[in-house]
Amino acid sequence: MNLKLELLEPTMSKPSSPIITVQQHILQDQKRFPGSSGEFSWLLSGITMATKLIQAKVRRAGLTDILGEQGDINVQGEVQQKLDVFSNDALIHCLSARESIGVLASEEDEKPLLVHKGSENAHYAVVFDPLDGSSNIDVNVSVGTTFSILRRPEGIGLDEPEKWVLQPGAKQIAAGYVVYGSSTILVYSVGNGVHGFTLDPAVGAYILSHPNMKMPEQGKYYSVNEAYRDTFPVRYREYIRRLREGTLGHKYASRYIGSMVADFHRTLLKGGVFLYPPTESNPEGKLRLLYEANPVAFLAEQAGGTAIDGTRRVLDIQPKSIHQRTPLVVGSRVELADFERFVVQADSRQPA
Ligand code: AHM
Ligand code: MG
Repeated sequence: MNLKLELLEPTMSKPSSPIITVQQHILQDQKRFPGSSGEFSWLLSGITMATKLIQAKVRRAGLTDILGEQGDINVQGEVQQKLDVFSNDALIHCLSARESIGVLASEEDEKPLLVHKGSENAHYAVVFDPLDGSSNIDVNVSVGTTFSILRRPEGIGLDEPEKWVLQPGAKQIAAGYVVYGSSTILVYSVGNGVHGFTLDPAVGAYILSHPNMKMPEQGKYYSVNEAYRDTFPVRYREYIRRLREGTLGHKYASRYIGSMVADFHRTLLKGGVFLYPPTESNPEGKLRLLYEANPVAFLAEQAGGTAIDGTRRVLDIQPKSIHQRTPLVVGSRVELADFERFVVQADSRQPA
């Protein structure tokens, strides 16, 4: 055997395209801004680090004593799951180390948290839902983390942390989510397209797998909790009937996971429409504007889709409170154009 020759000809084939990690991608993107300090990539690395910790815990959920409820009631009046608490702590821990962040606001905390009190360098706020869809944890169904990054408004100090985050979604400078599904995927945008990175568990790195994602113009599925259908406003019911009956060219099937982040991820990849309308028990809708609707609305628009609250563009809504709820209709151009024609314009002529 010619050992020397074998050593000179390694068996590993060359990758067909370069491997790009999320950190490399962010750094490359920042070259668009001459003089950029790199602090924004340092901030985002806090999110990637925290979500790796969360995914590791989610993956081991059945093996550890982590399943089940913590017992505390969170600000939404819901029983907190242990993984909710872990995920919240992981994000706060990882993001608190970033000097550029002044304010953190979480679904799990009633008030925004001030970090680096007094630091002149603090000029970003991060708003997040640490573990979206947490009722799915105990049954091995996908859950996720959503996040939104805002810049400190001009003239607002550290003594007014609420004002850092009470900004319309159009002011987000970056937003994204991570789905802990059959694989772990990070999807984010800094306003320059939408990019997806799949976590390679062997090396612990998010690798670019879905560059420049575009939502299909039209899809096959609608996604809504049909159990509440009788309590939706009448035009929503009619709209869903149109989808089922094939008015838009084909008869739609339905898919509903009950984790917004996973339902949105499917809608981003496959097209269609996701709705959480006003219902009898949640007349304002159930989803939270700042850390659920705004990030997905930002991503949807960046990918060529649309997001409205039933009447208005989600990104134009001026929030009044941190945990404010909103109805949400988000998806492909064709389905949303039909919603606007059939529901929004009809309602403005004659309220349903
Ligand atoms: P959560 O943040 O407490 O998990 O609640 C939000 C979730 C969304 O992920 C999902 O779209 C919705 O609640 C499901 O609600 P429902 O069970 O009413 O369909
Ligand atoms: Mg949530």
